[in-house]
Amino acid sequence: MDHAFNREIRYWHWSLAPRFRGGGRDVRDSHLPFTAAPRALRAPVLAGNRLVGAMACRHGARQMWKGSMLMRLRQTLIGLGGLALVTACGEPAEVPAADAAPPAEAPAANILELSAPGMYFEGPSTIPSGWVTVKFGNPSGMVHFAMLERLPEGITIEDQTREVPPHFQGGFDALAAGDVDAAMAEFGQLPAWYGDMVFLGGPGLIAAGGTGEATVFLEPGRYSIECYVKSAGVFHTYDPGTGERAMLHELIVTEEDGGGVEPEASVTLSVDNAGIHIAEGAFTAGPNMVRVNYDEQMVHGNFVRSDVHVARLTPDTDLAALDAWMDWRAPHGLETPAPVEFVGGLNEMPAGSHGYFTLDLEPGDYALIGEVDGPAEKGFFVAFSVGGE
Ligand SMILES: [Cu+2]
Repeated sequence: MDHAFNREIRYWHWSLAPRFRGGGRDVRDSHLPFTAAPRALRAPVLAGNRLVGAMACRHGARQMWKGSMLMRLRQTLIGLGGLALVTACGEPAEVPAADAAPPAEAPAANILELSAPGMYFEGPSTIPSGWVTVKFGNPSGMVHFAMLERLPEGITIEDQTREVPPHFQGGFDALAAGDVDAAMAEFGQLPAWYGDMVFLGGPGLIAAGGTGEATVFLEPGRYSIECYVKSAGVFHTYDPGTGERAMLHELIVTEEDGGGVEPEASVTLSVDNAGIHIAEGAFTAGPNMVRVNYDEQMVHGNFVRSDVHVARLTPDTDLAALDAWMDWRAPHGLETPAPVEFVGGLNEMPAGSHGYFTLDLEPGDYALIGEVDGPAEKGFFVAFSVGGE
């Protein structure tokens, strides 16, 4: 029962809550306190500290989660439930162990060239498995990222596009209107399989005109790549009815071994529920290979899990504005343009897993920052400087 609830928590992943707008129902304008729904929902979300265990729970009462979710969410929303208890199922996540031995061969790369020329991705739809390096170019005029998500067995990106966003949208529109019953009915129509999605990194926020590179281990399977930055209040993931997928891009990872080799890090970060930490090494001017160990994982008040992005700071940077921007719930939060230049990062991954991203740094001031609610207060803001030689 409890790992069913863990799946519920992942329903709050906002990559698939495409927008907050429409016909005067923009939550930012709504009379429903915009903060009310998220705050009310925070209890189940915070109960997700054991989320990672759930990620491994692919068996069990798949069809039972929905009723459990609705019951618990309702309890929380009406203030009767309090914090729900969550027990991890204790199975290993379907990601490589942190200490998986890298091949001893000379470095090789299995490269996926990906571009975002606009509010869409361009790139291959297949890639051999193993360590995959996503080289992400962003020639658009917008901030984007590229998150990798493994779809459950038998589920296609068409399924994802068709079955999930409409219900998230409808549900949250209803919450924004203060109609909890209607929201529950809408969430009740979400497909059971969504709880089996696994989020596996990919390049973090990249400024317009920039490039990013991330390396993660991908098992064979069906994946999607997505960006849920907003433009004018609309998440990039949202398909506005054109029949296009917006920023959802299918990727099939084949059985063939791509021969990619795990990178060697020059800097290692650890991410736990207390924030982002520089665990080993130091940033330097020029190229840096950054390893991120996701030692713990949790779902934050803005319904997303811990991740790492890198912002370049200048004397003009408004740190308060940056802090607020990282929370999509804020007015213009996670909406392009950003108040800073983002130069790299690695999207969320399950606890116990790790990935890499590159940074090519000029001398100056930077910050590691998480796309979470109130990153500075939660330890997800770490400033650092790189000196000139
Ligand atoms: Cu985008």
